[in-house]
Amino acid sequence: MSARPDPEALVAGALDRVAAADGTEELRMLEAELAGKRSPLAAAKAALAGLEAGERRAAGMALNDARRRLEEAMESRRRELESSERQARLATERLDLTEAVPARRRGHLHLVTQARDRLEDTFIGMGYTVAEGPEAETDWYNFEALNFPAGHPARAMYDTFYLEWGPPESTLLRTHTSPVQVRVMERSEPPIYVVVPGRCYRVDTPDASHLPVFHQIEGLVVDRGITFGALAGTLDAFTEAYFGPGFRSRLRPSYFPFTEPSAEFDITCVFCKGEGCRTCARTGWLELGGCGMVHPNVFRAVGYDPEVWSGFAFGFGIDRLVMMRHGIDDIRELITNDVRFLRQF
Ligand code: FA5
Repeated sequence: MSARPDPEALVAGALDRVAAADGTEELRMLEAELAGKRSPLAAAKAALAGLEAGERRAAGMALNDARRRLEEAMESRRRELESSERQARLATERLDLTEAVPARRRGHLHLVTQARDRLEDTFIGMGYTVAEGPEAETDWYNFEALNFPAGHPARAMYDTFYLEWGPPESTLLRTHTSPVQVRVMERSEPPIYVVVPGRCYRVDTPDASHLPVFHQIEGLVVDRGITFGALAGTLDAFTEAYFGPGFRSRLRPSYFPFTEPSAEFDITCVFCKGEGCRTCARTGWLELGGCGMVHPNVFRAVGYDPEVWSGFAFGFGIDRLVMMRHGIDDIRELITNDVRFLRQF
């Protein structure tokens, strides 16, 4: 008859060695030594066969318990070691690219992004929030819900890039930021005071004042008792807040299917401060964008009662605004990425 193995004695030293292992490779070798086929634990298990039946059961349970504790200790140490080895590897593989560039040439935000940020800040200061919407849009949001039914002649104002997605001409690259008006109204209840900056697309041949990809910022206000006077006052307040004291805005009648009445809005010419110069065709004013009172059909499309709610909207080109502010005479300068141009701003 064999002597009964002492599992406590077997694992006590083993647990210390596992805790002291200082690498996954060392731990792997320890695992084989302490719990593998030729380990003292395996020998003790084999020795159980020589015990008397009554004793064998108790000794077997004690041995299993010892093995379980050892395996748990090995597993937890393995996780610790793997984690610290991963950290060490990441630290050695880390590439700090910023160190390769001298601080004075680290670059800066593009002029259009700077303008977009400033515009957002100006409107946030006036109590507006900022929303965004998708650039790939459906015909419904870009046209239909904005009161341009299929075949409406005003669709010709927007030369549209259509996407090959779904039924013909059902999906497109948005031609303006106005579809986000509809999205905002669909997902929220009035009162709404929101601006929406974003990229727009039109099949426009690039020239000094047109790009096929450009930026607009849209404004939408919906509340009770909003008047055309509130629209005019808001645009005037914005013009002064953005361009500075002495800059004013004016409205001229225009047409958009989604606003009625509609207007173009002009601001004091930034070059001659209203005196009249070549850039403003001696009028003292520069055109910035379109605006108007939200059309009742747009309210109906989003389920708002036009008898209860009224509102105004406006939209203008950020790239054109940048040209005005910085006296840039060709909009294409903004996308040619000539560093001699970009570094000036
Ligand atoms: C619109 O896009 C209307 N959604 C604006 C609007 C919003 C009216 C809300 C009423 C209520 P329009 O097509 O005029 O309107 O474009 C507005 C501005 O976008 C223009 O004044 C111009 O600043 C800019 N823009 C238009 N096309 C281009 C282009 N190809 N390149 C650069 N800027 C452009």
